[in-house]
Amino acid sequence: MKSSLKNKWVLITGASSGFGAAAATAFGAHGAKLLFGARRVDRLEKVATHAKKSGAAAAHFHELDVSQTGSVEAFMAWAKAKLKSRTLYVLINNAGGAHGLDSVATGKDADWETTFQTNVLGLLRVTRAALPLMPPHAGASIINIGSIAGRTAYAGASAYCAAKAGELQITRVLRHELLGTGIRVGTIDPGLAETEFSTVRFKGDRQKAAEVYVGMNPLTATDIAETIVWVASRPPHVNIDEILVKPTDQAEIGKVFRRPKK
Ligand code: NDP
Ligand code: 8X3
Repeated sequence: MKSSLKNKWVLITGASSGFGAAAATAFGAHGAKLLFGARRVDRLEKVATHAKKSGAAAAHFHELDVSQTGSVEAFMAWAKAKLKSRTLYVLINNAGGAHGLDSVATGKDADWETTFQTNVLGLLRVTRAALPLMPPHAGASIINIGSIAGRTAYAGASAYCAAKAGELQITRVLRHELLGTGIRVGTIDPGLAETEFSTVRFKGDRQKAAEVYVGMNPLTATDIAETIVWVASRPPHVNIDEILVKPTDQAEIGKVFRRPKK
């Protein structure tokens, strides 16, 4: 059966690793045409090769720093030139992450600022710049990547929990603002997923990052990419508002089943 995403234009932020890179492959397998960005352009080249192998009808990439308005505007001008007069069908606001695990008492301005610049302001900037490329169109989608952290609090994650709660509210606001346009808006909120997320959070400390997932089966980037594709490929009258996706081994933040070491 022909996929509803075949030859549709899909734009992904934060595509150099994790969910974003896996989403490029997953949409590629449906024959979509891809535009994607992140700061590590060398990684994007590999993602493009992989997406084309999986079946993408096109896979174009460009440097993007969602924390800089100028970078977002330059990226969208590039995307507009690639689209010519065609419309963007799916926007995936995925770029983001957590920085540090300090309490409020010991938190660093730089970590808080980066967390908000990417997860909140980046989402707003990218969406503002992308909307002119998404005229009213039945079946188009904006899919934001939130987190279980936007719904539940845990120590050391004040800025990240606040930022992802902000992402959830921006998603809800957009549903009001885009009502009647045919554009659907939803959030996918994962629990523990093993990507580069924890390595970034712990500033490159891979051992500390690996400990987060020790003895349990975390989600994979592909699990979330497949969820994004599923949301984008529902019939145009169906809006998947909010999905919380957790590993079976995670009942809640901080309540994780871990198998003892053999
Ligand atoms: P990764 O660290 O593997 O991927 C993060 C992506 O975001 C990278 O491609 C990175 O690219 C990009 N990014 C970060 N900052 C910027 C920036 N300023 N401008 C452009 N791109 C940026 O982690 P995940 O794939 O796990 O994370 C993706 C999203 O999922 C994030 O929003 C994260 O908060 C969320 N999430 C992750 C969970 C997890 O457990 N893994 C669970 C719930 C939500 P580059 O560095 O090259 O710019
Ligand atoms: C990432 C999931 O639990 O590490 O958003 O905050 S968690």
